[in-house]
Amino acid sequence: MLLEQSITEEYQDQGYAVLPSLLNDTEVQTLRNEVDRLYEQPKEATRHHLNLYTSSNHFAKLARHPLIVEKLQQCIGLNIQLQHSKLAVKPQTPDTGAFGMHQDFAYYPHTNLDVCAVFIALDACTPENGCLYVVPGSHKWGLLNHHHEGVFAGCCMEKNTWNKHDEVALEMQSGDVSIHHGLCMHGSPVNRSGSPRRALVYSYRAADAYQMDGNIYPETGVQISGESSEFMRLDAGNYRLPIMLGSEHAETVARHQHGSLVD
Ligand SMILES: O=C(O)CCC(=O)C(=O)O
Repeated sequence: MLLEQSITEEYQDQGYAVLPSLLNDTEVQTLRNEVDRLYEQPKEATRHHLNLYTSSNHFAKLARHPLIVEKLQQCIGLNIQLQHSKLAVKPQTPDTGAFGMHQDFAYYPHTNLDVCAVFIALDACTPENGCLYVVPGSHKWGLLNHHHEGVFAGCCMEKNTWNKHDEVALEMQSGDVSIHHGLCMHGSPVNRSGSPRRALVYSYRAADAYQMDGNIYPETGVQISGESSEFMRLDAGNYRLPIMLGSEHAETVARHQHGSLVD
């Protein structure tokens, strides 16, 4: 994939695209230094530290990196907002840090499907250290069940929909970036390497995609390119709202639509 090529077709057909060498060595080193300055290494679970955008100017600047924005515009249009940003570090403790296969849209359903996530590798990502795996074409399946016994499980519960050999490893060098659609089935296995795997994840949406449920962060809705929209664009679909225990439900378009007599 050459940088100057459009990824629109690949994104629409496969639900993801990998962009080699999007960041240069200096940019990667600056971001690694920020990560190491601000965060402790996790011990066992993959740590997703949220609100990167507000925690450092370097991370805020990265949200609008011109090469990333250019590729985002090819996928979700010219008017783009941030949904959230996070650090995604796999622990160095061997055989820990698996993250189950899921569709991001299950966490934060929106009124339309122009929602995607950008994964930025700060270390080489390999099957050994728990790189992302994706199921090509899964973004066309609609939203699958991520609930167990009525509670949001964080991973897809319809595992018979695909086979292990359908999962494709996104091997990346540091500085490579991948973009995946909000319905692309993906996850990452344990880290067997003995070294941490550092990455950043920025989630974006089209400005006319309104969030129906899930967490809203301080940075949710920050305008990244183009303009905000007075119009709410709706895609037809049947989207289960995530019932997350211990999590405050946000004031989204799908919540709090009852009168004072209803519990
Ligand atoms: O950190 C990882 O390896 C998984 C990240 C992920 O799948 C996500 O944030 O949706």
